[in-house]
Amino acid sequence: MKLYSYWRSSTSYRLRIALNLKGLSYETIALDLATGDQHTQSNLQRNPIGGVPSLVLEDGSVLTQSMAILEYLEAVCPAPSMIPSNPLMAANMRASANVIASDIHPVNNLRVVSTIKSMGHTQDEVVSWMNRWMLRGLQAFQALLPAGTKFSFGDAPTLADVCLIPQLNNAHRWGTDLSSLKRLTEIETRCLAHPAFDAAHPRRQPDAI
Ligand SMILES: N[C@@H](CCC(=O)N[C@@H](CS)C(=O)NCC(=O)O)C(=O)O
Repeated sequence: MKLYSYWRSSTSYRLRIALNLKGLSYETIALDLATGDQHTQSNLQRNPIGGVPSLVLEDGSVLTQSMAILEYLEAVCPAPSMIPSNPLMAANMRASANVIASDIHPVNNLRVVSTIKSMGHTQDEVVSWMNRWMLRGLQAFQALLPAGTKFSFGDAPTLADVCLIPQLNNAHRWGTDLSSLKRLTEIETRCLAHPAFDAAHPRRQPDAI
């Protein structure tokens, strides 16, 4: 499989973690979002919204949208599972993952932030915008967690952790105040020590600068 990716892209990071958790090998093809590789005709053909990640399967099928790809990976490679077997727990786990995927990421995405800047806002205002939505979303994520688990929803990583760790990486990058999010930073420490998360870290990617 080929993963079209950018080292700093949190949605690509989600897929790298999941592929590693499931022991699936893939080749990374780096697109540089900083110089506009996402807007080329070849990328738009693969990924019509103009972004990463895309996963190209061995038979040439192209998959886009990280959450859909995560569900695909779970369906074709069910072990180890990234979804709790209890349906109620699974629904809450997906709710938490979607706080990040639907409520935080879209309003902080590069194209949105660039548009805000082009409307005349300063870098400080843009960073404050991003931190506002990260803090609010991460607080909601924490409030949805069951008590006493090692990872977000149990003693093994789930899709919630797969979304959380890349988002926390962005939060560190932009200086979000994480003082009210102790549970999340504890889970983060555990995840970062896990080989699948470690190998997926942006710093370990071939295009990292
Ligand atoms: N909902 C999409 C979002 C993909 C996405 O927008 N990724 C970002 C990087 S994390 C991107 O490619 N942004 C390019 C841009 O905004 O120009 C997914 O989950 O795959």
